This record gives sequence, C-alpha cells and structure tokens, in this order.
Amino acid sequence: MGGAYDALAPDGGTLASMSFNAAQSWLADSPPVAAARAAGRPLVALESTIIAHGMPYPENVRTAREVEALIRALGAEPATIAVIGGKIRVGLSGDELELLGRSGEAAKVSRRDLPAVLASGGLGATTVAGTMICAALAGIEVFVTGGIGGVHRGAAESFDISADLQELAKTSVAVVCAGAKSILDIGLTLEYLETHGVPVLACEQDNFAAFYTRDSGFRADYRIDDPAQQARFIRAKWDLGLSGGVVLSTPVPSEAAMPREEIDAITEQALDEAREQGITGKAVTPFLLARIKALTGGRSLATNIALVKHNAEVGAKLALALALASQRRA
Ligand code: PSU
Ligand code: MN
Repeated sequence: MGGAYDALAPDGGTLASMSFNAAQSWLADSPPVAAARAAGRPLVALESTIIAHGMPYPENVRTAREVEALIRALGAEPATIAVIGGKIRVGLSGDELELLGRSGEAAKVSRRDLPAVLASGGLGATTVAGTMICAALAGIEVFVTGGIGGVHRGAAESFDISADLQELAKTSVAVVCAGAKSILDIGLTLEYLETHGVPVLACEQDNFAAFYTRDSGFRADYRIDDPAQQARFIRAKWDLGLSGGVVLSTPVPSEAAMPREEIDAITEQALDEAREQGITGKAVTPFLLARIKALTGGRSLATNIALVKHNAEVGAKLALALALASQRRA
C-alpha cells in the first residue's frame, strides 16, 4: 500500500499497517501461547472443525488434548484455533475444548463464515481454510489437520470445491495432513492445487496419502523426508514472495490404516446416500464423515485419531526446523 492510501491512516502509518492492527483486535492468545511467543518457542496451529464436526464426544476432546501434548513434548506449543465470544482464540483452555466438543452447536467456519460468527459473538469451529486465515493473522507458519478438503467427486455438476483449496492458493501457511479422503476426487484436487501453484510435498513415501489408507495412487510433487529440508523448501518459497500455502502429506501409520477395498465400498455407499438425500453445500463433508464412521462401526475413528497424532509429530518437527532456519539467518 502507499500513495493516496497513506493519507487515510492515522499516525503516519500505512493503510496496510492499520488493517493489520485492526485484525489483531479480533485475536486473543491463550496464556500458554503468549508465554511460548515470549520465549521464542514455535507455535503449531490446530483446527477445531475436526473437534466439533469430525469426531464424536468424548473421543474428540480426548484426542485434541493428546495431540496438544504430543506437540508440547517435542518442544513446540500447540495453538488450537476457534471463534468464541467475538474473538479468534489462539490456544484453547481445557474448558473451551470441552465446550466445542460437546455443545453440538458450533458453526462450521470457513472464509465465508468468519465475519458472521465473530460479529455475532457465537461459537465457531474453524475449517482448514478458516484456521489458515487465523493462523496467518496470528503469525503461525505451521498448521496440523487430519485431511484437507478438495474437489468433490462430480464437481463438474455440483461445483463443490472446498474453500480450503482457494485458501491454500493465497494464504502462506504450511498445512500438514494425511492427504485427502477418497470421498473427494483426489486427482482433480491435485490438478487444482497445481493450477494455483500450491506445492504438494510428501514425506515417508512418494505418493500423496489418502487419509484412511496410505496411498492415493497419485504422486506428490516432491518427496522431502527431512524436516530441515522441508523448512528450506518453504523458506525459499516465501522468501521469494511466492505467497500461498504448502501441503505436506504424510501417510497414516501402517498399523492403523484401513483396508482399501473396505473403505472404497463404504465411501461409494456414503456418496450414494448423500446424493439420494439431496445433501448439498457445507453439509456434504460432515454428512460423509458421519456415514463413514457409522458404516465402519466406529473403526474409522481409531484410524482418524492415529493419523492426526502422527501429523502432529510431523508438524511439530517442521515448526522447530522453520524456527531454527530463521535463527541461523538472523
Ligand atoms: N476432511 C476430513 N476431515 C475433516 C474435514 C475434512 O477428512 O474434518 C473438515 C476440515 O475442517 C475441512 C472441511 O477444512 O472439513 C472441509 O469442508 P468443505 O468440504 O465443506 O469445504
Ligand atoms: Mn463444499
């Protein structure tokens, strides 16, 4: 920003700095997150849709706490993000996790929904897109989730493409995930990311992961196993001003993966049911997740928990490596 816009800002600041400060008035760090910042400890963002809409109570809250503990044990500080009482909360207390996990009333908050839930003072669980926006505003570079949203099967008709992909195209946060679920068209999801210049990195294997199973059948763009090298890749991108996200895919641990044929059949059935019942819009993904959970007799939940924990370890190591890379340069 500059030129004529400068005249609009008080105190000689630019309009850009003014809007940054205005954004900060909507954010609130938890005491542990504030302490980590003061101590220079790296932060790892976590989403809350997975807690409010992705898993049942009480496993959701227990998992959220265990994931936070894993990140802390590796020397980073977890910052679970949600909208509560008119603020974007960066880091949640045990009571706040409990509220999100059991109220059943949290809105699913993507880019479109963030102003509505903030302005109304309501309760909101942030999606991958919503969490990326909040993480970037909070200065957090690494965000751990389960699976990213993507291009839905049949999107040529339905136009259903997750806002997560648009966000990856523009917001500079590294997103650690176990790939994308096969409820999506994974091939088209990767095409979309390529068009928008979003690099897809894989670690532990060459291929992009498929959430409940390790292998989507599609190659990731680059395989980088070493966190220091992952950090170097990400620094190079952002140093060049190539804004936007980076996807880091890591597969579910073998012992927790589900049999491919079983999950494929169940996914087809859930997709048929969604079509028959006319489910559309933001309800599609939660509907499919809930049906898959029911149709696997809850076994998919154990897989889901295992992959999120594994992602948390990969994300914490990346956050530490990024912090180290910045220190070396300073
Ligand atoms: N994929 C999963 N589990 C999830 C989600 C996606 O395997 O819980 C959630 C994430 O919060 C993601 C959102 O950002 O669903 C995508 O929803 P939609 O397809 O409506 O954009
Ligand atoms: Mn959608």
